[in-house]
Amino acid sequence: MDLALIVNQFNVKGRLVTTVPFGNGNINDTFLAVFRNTFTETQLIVQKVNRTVFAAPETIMRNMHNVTLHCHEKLEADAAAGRDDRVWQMPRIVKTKGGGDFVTDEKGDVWRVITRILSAHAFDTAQSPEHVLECGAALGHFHYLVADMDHALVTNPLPGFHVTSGYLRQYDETLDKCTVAKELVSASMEARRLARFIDERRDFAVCLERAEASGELRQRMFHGDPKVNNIMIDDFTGKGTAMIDLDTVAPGLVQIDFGDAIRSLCNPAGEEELNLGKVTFDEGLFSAFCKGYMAEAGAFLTDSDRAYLYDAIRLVPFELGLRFFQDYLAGDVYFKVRQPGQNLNRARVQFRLCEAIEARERQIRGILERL
Ligand code: GN1
Ligand code: MG
Repeated sequence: MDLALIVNQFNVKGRLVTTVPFGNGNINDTFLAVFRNTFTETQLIVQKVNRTVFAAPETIMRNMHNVTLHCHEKLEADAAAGRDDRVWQMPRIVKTKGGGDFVTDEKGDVWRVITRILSAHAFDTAQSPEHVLECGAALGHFHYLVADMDHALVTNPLPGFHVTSGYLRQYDETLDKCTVAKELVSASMEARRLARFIDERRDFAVCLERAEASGELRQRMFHGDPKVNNIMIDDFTGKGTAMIDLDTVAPGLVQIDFGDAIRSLCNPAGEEELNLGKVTFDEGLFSAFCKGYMAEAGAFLTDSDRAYLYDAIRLVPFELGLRFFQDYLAGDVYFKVRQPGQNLNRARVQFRLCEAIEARERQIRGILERL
Protein backbone atom coordinates (compact mmCIF):
# COMPACT_ATOMS: atom_id res chain seq x y z
CA MET A 1 0.00 0.00 0.00
CA ASP A 2 1.18 3.54 -0.69
CA LEU A 3 2.89 5.12 2.30
CA ALA A 4 0.70 8.23 2.11
CA LEU A 5 -2.40 6.07 2.44
CA ILE A 6 -0.95 4.40 5.52
CA VAL A 7 0.07 7.67 7.14
CA ASN A 8 -3.29 9.29 6.51
CA GLN A 9 -4.95 6.66 8.70
CA PHE A 10 -3.29 8.31 11.73
CA ASN A 11 -4.79 11.18 13.62
CA VAL A 12 -2.49 14.06 12.65
CA LYS A 13 -3.42 17.71 12.14
CA GLY A 14 -2.38 19.24 8.83
CA ARG A 15 -1.81 17.80 5.37
CA LEU A 16 0.88 15.29 4.55
CA VAL A 17 3.56 17.02 2.46
CA THR A 18 6.16 14.29 2.07
CA THR A 19 7.65 11.08 3.41
CA VAL A 20 11.36 10.31 3.14
CA PRO A 21 13.45 7.31 4.27
CA PHE A 22 15.01 8.05 7.63
CA GLY A 23 17.86 6.73 9.80
CA ASN A 24 20.10 3.67 9.52
CA GLY A 25 18.20 0.94 11.38
CA ASN A 26 19.09 -2.66 10.55
CA ILE A 27 15.63 -4.07 11.27
CA ASN A 28 12.51 -1.90 10.73
CA ASP A 29 11.77 0.38 7.74
CA THR A 30 11.72 3.98 8.96
CA PHE A 31 10.46 7.18 7.31
CA LEU A 32 10.07 10.81 8.26
CA ALA A 33 6.62 12.26 7.49
CA VAL A 34 6.12 16.01 7.24
CA PHE A 35 2.67 17.54 7.77
CA ARG A 36 1.87 21.23 7.33
CA ASN A 37 -1.02 23.58 7.69
CA THR A 38 -1.10 27.34 7.23
CA PHE A 39 0.72 28.08 10.46
CA THR A 40 2.77 25.12 11.53
CA GLU A 41 4.65 21.95 10.63
CA THR A 42 4.60 18.56 12.32
CA GLN A 43 7.34 15.98 11.76
CA LEU A 44 6.64 12.37 12.69
CA ILE A 45 8.41 9.03 12.45
CA VAL A 46 6.63 6.30 10.48
CA GLN A 47 7.77 2.70 10.82
CA LYS A 48 6.92 -0.64 9.32
CA VAL A 49 7.69 -3.27 11.94
CA ASN A 50 9.89 -6.09 10.62
CA ARG A 51 7.76 -9.24 10.80
CA THR A 52 10.66 -11.60 10.15
CA VAL A 53 12.30 -10.34 13.33
CA PHE A 54 9.25 -9.54 15.48
CA ALA A 55 6.87 -12.45 15.03
CA ALA A 56 4.13 -10.68 17.03
CA PRO A 57 4.18 -6.95 16.18
CA GLU A 58 0.98 -6.44 18.20
CA THR A 59 2.93 -7.51 21.26
CA ILE A 60 5.66 -4.97 20.74
CA MET A 61 3.05 -2.27 20.27
CA ARG A 62 1.37 -3.22 23.55
CA ASN A 63 4.79 -3.17 25.24
CA MET A 64 5.57 0.24 23.77
CA HIS A 65 2.20 1.52 24.94
CA ASN A 66 2.86 0.37 28.51
CA VAL A 67 6.50 1.45 28.63
CA THR A 68 5.81 4.94 27.32
CA LEU A 69 2.83 5.33 29.65
CA HIS A 70 4.95 4.42 32.67
CA CYS A 71 7.88 6.61 31.66
CA HIS A 72 5.84 9.63 30.60
CA GLU A 73 4.09 9.70 33.99
CA LYS A 74 7.39 9.46 35.82
CA LEU A 75 9.01 12.11 33.62
CA GLU A 76 6.13 14.51 34.21
CA ALA A 77 6.21 13.92 37.96
CA ASP A 78 9.99 14.48 38.11
CA ALA A 79 9.67 17.63 36.00
CA ALA A 80 6.89 18.97 38.24
CA ALA A 81 9.03 18.31 41.32
CA GLY A 82 11.97 20.10 39.68
CA ARG A 83 14.16 17.02 40.19
CA ASP A 84 16.09 17.21 36.89
CA ASP A 85 18.72 19.47 35.38
CA ARG A 86 17.15 19.20 31.92
CA VAL A 87 14.03 18.18 30.02
CA TRP A 88 14.25 14.42 29.49
CA GLN A 89 12.05 13.25 26.65
CA MET A 90 10.53 10.06 25.27
CA PRO A 91 8.64 9.59 22.00
CA ARG A 92 4.88 9.13 22.13
CA ILE A 93 2.74 6.82 20.01
CA VAL A 94 0.46 8.75 17.64
CA LYS A 95 -3.03 7.27 17.64
CA THR A 96 -4.84 6.13 14.52
CA LYS A 97 -8.08 7.87 13.58
CA GLY A 98 -9.85 4.90 15.16
CA GLY A 99 -7.96 5.37 18.44
CA GLY A 100 -5.54 2.43 18.02
CA ASP A 101 -1.76 2.31 18.27
CA PHE A 102 -1.03 0.92 14.79
CA VAL A 103 -2.55 -0.03 11.45
CA THR A 104 -2.19 -3.32 9.58
CA ASP A 105 -1.92 -3.16 5.77
CA GLU A 106 -3.33 -5.64 3.25
CA LYS A 107 -0.12 -7.69 3.41
CA GLY A 108 -0.45 -8.03 7.17
CA ASP A 109 2.40 -5.62 7.94
CA VAL A 110 2.10 -3.46 11.04
CA TRP A 111 2.71 0.29 10.72
CA ARG A 112 3.05 2.81 13.52
CA VAL A 113 3.64 6.54 13.85
CA ILE A 114 5.58 8.04 16.74
CA THR A 115 6.59 11.56 17.61
CA ARG A 116 10.01 12.84 16.62
CA ILE A 117 12.27 14.35 19.27
CA LEU A 118 12.88 17.78 17.71
CA SER A 119 16.04 19.89 17.98
CA ALA A 120 18.01 16.80 18.84
CA HIS A 121 20.11 14.28 16.92
CA ALA A 122 21.54 10.83 17.25
CA PHE A 123 24.95 10.11 15.73
CA ASP A 124 26.29 6.94 14.09
CA THR A 125 29.60 7.08 15.93
CA ALA A 126 31.02 8.67 19.08
CA GLN A 127 31.76 12.36 18.56
CA SER A 128 33.77 13.26 21.67
CA PRO A 129 34.17 12.27 25.35
CA GLU A 130 31.44 14.81 26.19
CA HIS A 131 29.08 13.16 23.72
CA VAL A 132 29.82 9.69 25.11
CA LEU A 133 29.37 10.91 28.70
CA GLU A 134 25.93 12.20 27.75
CA CYS A 135 25.07 8.87 26.13
CA GLY A 136 26.01 7.20 29.42
CA ALA A 137 23.77 9.61 31.29
CA ALA A 138 20.87 8.95 28.90
CA LEU A 139 21.14 5.18 29.35
CA GLY A 140 21.51 5.51 33.12
CA HIS A 141 18.48 7.77 33.26
CA PHE A 142 16.51 5.33 31.12
CA HIS A 143 17.37 2.50 33.54
CA TYR A 144 16.18 4.71 36.39
CA LEU A 145 12.92 5.40 34.51
CA VAL A 146 12.03 1.76 33.90
CA ALA A 147 13.50 0.35 37.12
CA ASP A 148 10.18 0.36 38.98
CA MET A 149 8.04 -0.86 36.12
CA ASP A 150 5.99 -4.01 36.67
CA HIS A 151 7.62 -6.75 34.56
CA ALA A 152 4.20 -8.26 33.89
CA LEU A 153 3.30 -5.23 31.75
CA VAL A 154 5.80 -6.29 29.13
CA THR A 155 5.78 -9.49 27.08
CA ASN A 156 9.13 -10.74 25.83
CA PRO A 157 9.15 -9.26 22.30
CA LEU A 158 11.95 -11.44 21.00
CA PRO A 159 12.43 -14.76 22.80
CA GLY A 160 16.12 -15.63 22.80
CA PHE A 161 17.26 -12.02 22.35
CA HIS A 162 20.71 -11.58 23.95
CA VAL A 163 20.84 -15.21 25.04
CA THR A 164 24.30 -16.02 23.72
CA SER A 165 23.98 -19.82 24.05
CA GLY A 166 20.96 -19.67 21.73
CA TYR A 167 22.95 -17.73 19.11
CA LEU A 168 25.71 -20.34 19.38
CA ARG A 169 23.16 -23.08 18.82
CA GLN A 170 21.74 -21.29 15.80
CA TYR A 171 25.24 -20.84 14.39
CA ASP A 172 26.06 -24.53 14.88
CA GLU A 173 22.80 -25.53 13.20
CA THR A 174 23.49 -23.27 10.23
CA LEU A 175 26.93 -24.83 9.77
CA ASP A 176 25.50 -28.27 10.22
CA LYS A 177 22.48 -28.07 7.94
CA CYS A 178 23.28 -25.47 5.30
CA THR A 179 25.62 -26.49 2.48
CA VAL A 180 26.17 -22.90 1.35
CA ALA A 181 27.27 -21.94 4.88
CA LYS A 182 29.82 -24.76 4.90
CA GLU A 183 31.09 -23.65 1.50
CA LEU A 184 31.37 -20.02 2.61
CA VAL A 185 33.53 -21.06 5.55
CA SER A 186 35.80 -23.35 3.60
CA ALA A 187 36.15 -20.86 0.74
CA SER A 188 37.60 -18.03 2.80
CA MET A 189 40.46 -17.83 5.26
CA GLU A 190 38.81 -14.86 6.95
CA ALA A 191 35.58 -16.80 7.54
CA ARG A 192 37.61 -19.70 8.99
CA ARG A 193 39.43 -17.28 11.26
CA LEU A 194 36.08 -16.00 12.58
CA ALA A 195 34.86 -19.58 13.11
CA ARG A 196 37.99 -20.27 15.21
CA PHE A 197 37.48 -17.04 17.12
CA ILE A 198 34.02 -18.27 18.13
CA ASP A 199 35.21 -21.76 19.07
CA GLU A 200 37.88 -20.36 21.40
CA ARG A 201 35.24 -18.48 23.41
CA ARG A 202 32.42 -21.01 23.78
CA ASP A 203 32.83 -21.37 27.51
CA PHE A 204 33.09 -17.63 28.12
CA ALA A 205 29.98 -17.05 25.98
CA VAL A 206 27.65 -18.34 28.71
CA CYS A 207 29.16 -16.45 31.69
CA LEU A 208 26.17 -14.12 32.21
CA GLU A 209 23.63 -16.91 31.72
CA ARG A 210 25.44 -18.94 34.38
CA ALA A 211 25.40 -15.99 36.78
CA GLU A 212 21.69 -15.54 36.17
CA ALA A 213 20.96 -19.23 36.71
CA SER A 214 22.90 -19.22 40.01
CA GLY A 215 20.95 -16.18 41.21
CA GLU A 216 24.00 -13.91 41.27
CA LEU A 217 22.43 -11.68 38.64
CA ARG A 218 18.76 -10.86 38.33
CA GLN A 219 16.73 -9.34 35.56
CA ARG A 220 15.55 -5.73 35.55
CA MET A 221 13.94 -3.78 32.78
CA PHE A 222 16.48 -3.08 30.06
CA HIS A 223 16.45 -1.23 26.75
CA GLY A 224 17.86 -4.06 24.66
CA ASP A 225 19.39 -1.89 21.91
CA PRO A 226 21.12 1.16 23.42
CA LYS A 227 23.55 1.80 20.60
CA VAL A 228 24.89 5.26 19.77
CA ASN A 229 22.28 6.05 17.11
CA ASN A 230 19.44 5.27 19.51
CA ILE A 231 20.56 8.00 21.92
CA MET A 232 19.30 11.51 21.19
CA ILE A 233 21.44 14.52 22.05
CA ASP A 234 19.94 18.00 22.45
CA ASP A 235 21.18 20.32 19.64
CA PHE A 236 21.27 23.37 21.92
CA THR A 237 22.81 22.02 25.10
CA GLY A 238 24.73 18.95 23.87
CA LYS A 239 23.09 16.96 26.66
CA GLY A 240 21.44 13.57 26.34
CA THR A 241 17.70 14.00 26.09
CA ALA A 242 16.06 10.68 25.07
CA MET A 243 16.51 7.02 24.32
CA ILE A 244 14.66 5.94 21.19
CA ASP A 245 13.89 2.56 19.55
CA LEU A 246 11.86 1.02 22.35
CA ASP A 247 10.97 -2.28 20.63
CA THR A 248 13.21 -4.41 22.77
CA VAL A 249 12.49 -2.91 26.20
CA ALA A 250 11.78 -5.92 28.44
CA PRO A 251 13.09 -7.68 31.53
CA GLY A 252 16.78 -8.45 30.91
CA LEU A 253 20.23 -7.83 32.31
CA VAL A 254 21.22 -4.19 32.58
CA GLN A 255 24.80 -5.42 32.14
CA ILE A 256 23.89 -6.29 28.55
CA ASP A 257 22.74 -2.71 27.92
CA PHE A 258 25.91 -1.43 29.54
CA GLY A 259 28.05 -3.66 27.30
CA ASP A 260 26.00 -2.88 24.19
CA ALA A 261 26.25 0.89 24.63
CA ILE A 262 29.99 0.58 25.26
CA ARG A 263 30.69 -1.64 22.25
CA SER A 264 28.92 0.94 20.14
CA LEU A 265 30.33 4.11 21.75
CA CYS A 266 33.92 3.19 22.56
CA ASN A 267 34.83 2.04 19.05
CA PRO A 268 35.11 5.40 17.28
CA ALA A 269 35.36 3.69 13.87
CA GLY A 270 31.76 2.47 14.09
CA GLU A 271 30.09 -0.78 13.02
CA GLU A 272 30.70 -0.58 9.29
CA GLU A 273 34.45 0.14 9.19
CA LEU A 274 36.28 -1.85 6.50
CA ASN A 275 39.78 -1.25 7.81
CA LEU A 276 40.17 -3.36 10.95
CA GLY A 277 43.26 -1.35 11.84
CA LYS A 278 40.96 1.51 12.75
CA VAL A 279 38.74 -0.53 15.07
CA THR A 280 39.81 0.00 18.64
CA PHE A 281 38.56 0.33 22.21
CA ASP A 282 39.04 3.89 23.41
CA GLU A 283 39.65 3.97 27.17
CA GLY A 284 39.05 7.71 27.40
CA LEU A 285 35.61 7.32 25.87
CA PHE A 286 34.97 4.36 28.15
CA SER A 287 35.78 6.41 31.27
CA ALA A 288 33.51 9.19 30.03
CA PHE A 289 30.65 6.73 29.46
CA CYS A 290 31.02 5.24 32.95
CA LYS A 291 31.02 8.68 34.53
CA GLY A 292 27.77 9.64 32.79
CA TYR A 293 26.09 6.30 33.43
CA MET A 294 27.03 5.98 37.09
CA ALA A 295 25.85 9.49 37.90
CA GLU A 296 22.33 8.41 36.90
CA ALA A 297 22.23 4.68 37.68
CA GLY A 298 25.14 3.90 40.00
CA ALA A 299 22.89 3.87 43.03
CA PHE A 300 20.99 0.72 42.14
CA LEU A 301 23.88 -1.47 40.99
CA THR A 302 24.71 -4.15 43.57
CA ASP A 303 28.22 -5.56 44.12
CA SER A 304 27.49 -8.61 41.98
CA ASP A 305 25.98 -6.40 39.28
CA ARG A 306 29.28 -4.56 39.20
CA ALA A 307 31.31 -7.77 39.27
CA TYR A 308 29.94 -8.74 35.85
CA LEU A 309 30.39 -5.44 34.03
CA TYR A 310 33.72 -6.41 32.47
CA ASP A 311 32.30 -9.72 31.21
CA ALA A 312 29.35 -7.88 29.67
CA ILE A 313 31.65 -5.40 27.91
CA ARG A 314 33.55 -8.34 26.40
CA LEU A 315 30.46 -10.45 25.72
CA VAL A 316 28.23 -8.07 23.75
CA PRO A 317 30.66 -7.49 20.84
CA PHE A 318 31.35 -11.24 20.80
CA GLU A 319 27.62 -12.00 20.70
CA LEU A 320 26.86 -9.37 18.06
CA GLY A 321 29.77 -10.58 15.91
CA LEU A 322 28.39 -14.11 16.22
CA ARG A 323 24.91 -12.91 15.21
CA PHE A 324 26.28 -11.02 12.17
CA PHE A 325 28.46 -14.00 11.14
CA GLN A 326 25.61 -16.49 11.50
CA ASP A 327 23.37 -14.22 9.42
CA TYR A 328 26.05 -13.91 6.72
CA LEU A 329 26.30 -17.71 6.56
CA ALA A 330 22.50 -18.10 6.50
CA GLY A 331 22.10 -15.68 3.58
CA ASP A 332 21.45 -12.31 5.32
CA VAL A 333 17.94 -13.03 6.52
CA TYR A 334 17.93 -10.96 9.74
CA PHE A 335 20.13 -7.85 9.41
CA LYS A 336 19.49 -5.70 6.34
CA VAL A 337 22.48 -5.41 3.98
CA ARG A 338 23.30 -2.97 1.23
CA GLN A 339 26.00 -5.14 -0.33
CA PRO A 340 27.01 -8.80 -0.20
CA GLY A 341 29.50 -9.57 2.54
CA GLN A 342 28.36 -6.65 4.70
CA ASN A 343 27.35 -8.91 7.58
CA LEU A 344 30.69 -10.74 7.34
CA ASN A 345 32.49 -7.43 7.67
CA ARG A 346 30.28 -6.33 10.54
CA ALA A 347 31.25 -9.55 12.32
CA ARG A 348 34.96 -8.88 11.69
CA VAL A 349 34.58 -5.44 13.28
CA GLN A 350 32.85 -6.76 16.41
CA PHE A 351 35.39 -9.56 16.89
CA ARG A 352 38.26 -7.10 16.45
CA LEU A 353 36.64 -4.92 19.10
CA CYS A 354 36.25 -7.93 21.39
CA GLU A 355 40.00 -8.61 21.00
CA ALA A 356 40.79 -4.99 21.78
CA ILE A 357 38.74 -5.31 24.96
CA GLU A 358 40.46 -8.55 25.96
CA ALA A 359 43.85 -6.89 25.45
CA ARG A 360 42.80 -4.09 27.81
CA GLU A 361 41.16 -6.23 30.48
CA ARG A 362 43.39 -4.96 33.31
CA GLN A 363 42.82 -1.29 32.43
CA ILE A 364 39.07 -1.75 31.98
CA ARG A 365 38.71 -3.58 35.28
CA GLY A 366 40.80 -0.85 36.90
CA ILE A 367 38.45 1.85 35.67
CA LEU A 368 35.41 -0.17 36.79
CA GLU A 369 36.86 -0.68 40.27
CA ARG A 370 37.37 3.03 40.75
CA LEU A 371 33.71 3.83 39.99
C1 GN1 B 1 19.80 -4.14 15.33
O1 GN1 B 1 17.58 -2.21 14.09
P1 GN1 B 1 18.66 -1.71 14.90
O2 GN1 B 1 19.69 -1.20 14.00
O3 GN1 B 1 18.19 -0.74 15.93
C2 GN1 B 1 19.64 -5.20 16.42
C3 GN1 B 1 20.57 -4.93 17.60
C4 GN1 B 1 22.01 -4.79 17.11
C5 GN1 B 1 22.07 -3.71 16.03
C6 GN1 B 1 23.46 -3.61 15.46
C7 GN1 B 1 16.16 -6.27 17.38
O4 GN1 B 1 19.31 -2.91 15.79
O5 GN1 B 1 20.50 -5.98 18.53
O6 GN1 B 1 22.87 -4.44 18.16
O7 GN1 B 1 21.15 -4.02 14.95
N1 GN1 B 1 18.26 -5.23 16.90
C8 GN1 B 1 17.56 -6.37 16.95
O8 GN1 B 1 23.54 -2.50 14.63
O9 GN1 B 1 18.04 -7.46 16.66
MG1 MG C 1 16.63 -1.57 17.29
